[in-house]
Amino acid sequence: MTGAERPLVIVTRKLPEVVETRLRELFDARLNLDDTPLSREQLVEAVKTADVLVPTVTDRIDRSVLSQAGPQLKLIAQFGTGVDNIDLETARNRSIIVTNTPGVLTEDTADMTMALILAVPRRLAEGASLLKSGDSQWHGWSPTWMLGHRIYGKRLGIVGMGRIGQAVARRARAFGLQVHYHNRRRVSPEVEKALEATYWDSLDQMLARMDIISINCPHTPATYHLLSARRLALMKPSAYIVNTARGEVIDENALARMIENDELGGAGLDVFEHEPAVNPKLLKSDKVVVLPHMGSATLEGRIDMGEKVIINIKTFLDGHAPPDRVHPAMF
Ligand code: 8YV
Repeated sequence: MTGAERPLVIVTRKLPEVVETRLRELFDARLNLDDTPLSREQLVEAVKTADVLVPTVTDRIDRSVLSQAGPQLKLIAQFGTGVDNIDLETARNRSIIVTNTPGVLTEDTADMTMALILAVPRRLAEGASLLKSGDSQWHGWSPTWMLGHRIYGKRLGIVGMGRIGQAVARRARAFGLQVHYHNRRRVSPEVEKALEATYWDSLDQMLARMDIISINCPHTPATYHLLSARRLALMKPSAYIVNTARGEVIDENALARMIENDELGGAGLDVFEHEPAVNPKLLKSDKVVVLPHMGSATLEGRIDMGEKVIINIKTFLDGHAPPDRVHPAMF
């Protein structure tokens, strides 16, 4: 970027109208109006030319892409909270700042988590699709038909007690669930008290005692397959597992096998290990509710995310530290 030229900001996916309009006002914004995901070659081209790249979870910005970045690329302003699609180490080594959009999708994602916590034990999707399928298997109310299981009074184990985990805990308490959690670090006594949450240092021990498990931790090298086949087998055969975080945190094949063999009560999944592919065994089972990565999909949330992206870019271009740096020490 030279002199009076406006910085080139390449956005990889279609964003809400108001966000795109503002991006155009502020920058030389190259938008993706038809929303076709960028190919690998197009991503490489983007990092070679952009001053700022705005990617999403669907763009794999790995070492080989980043190593071809031009010297003008100084900021990757991710549209999203998770940054597991970006090779952070290579970005840091090349002095490329990475920012994300934390906080603004917490409540929406927690709502969707709660929706799945309710939907799976109460067979919500099964009941709804049964009526809509038209081949009426419904002959009227019956005392023993479509029985699910009560969630009130049951034990919920939250894996990852960050912003979203805590927002799930707040909702869960209102539904009469007992809140338990495992986290890298124990949260403060004040937070624990407010959420009436019981901390488990051992994930294995927590898994064995819970009725419902909710995954709310980020996907990092340390959490890849955290719910391995061995750990999944520790869960009670009647227990449910809900994942609105990242598919990679659960060994999806192991989970699918257990569902097929009736070794688990069920699963509510908004995310998958190899998106957009979903293990067919999971799709087939009535015990599994699947959603296409919709946890934060509200118009309000997407506009707030866009606003965060703009603040991060603008602050950086004005010579200040962008607020949502993934490596806070970098600026
Ligand atoms: C986003 C998400 O929609 O922000 C995240 O980490 O998982 C999603 O809810 C997506 O990542 C946008 O990049």
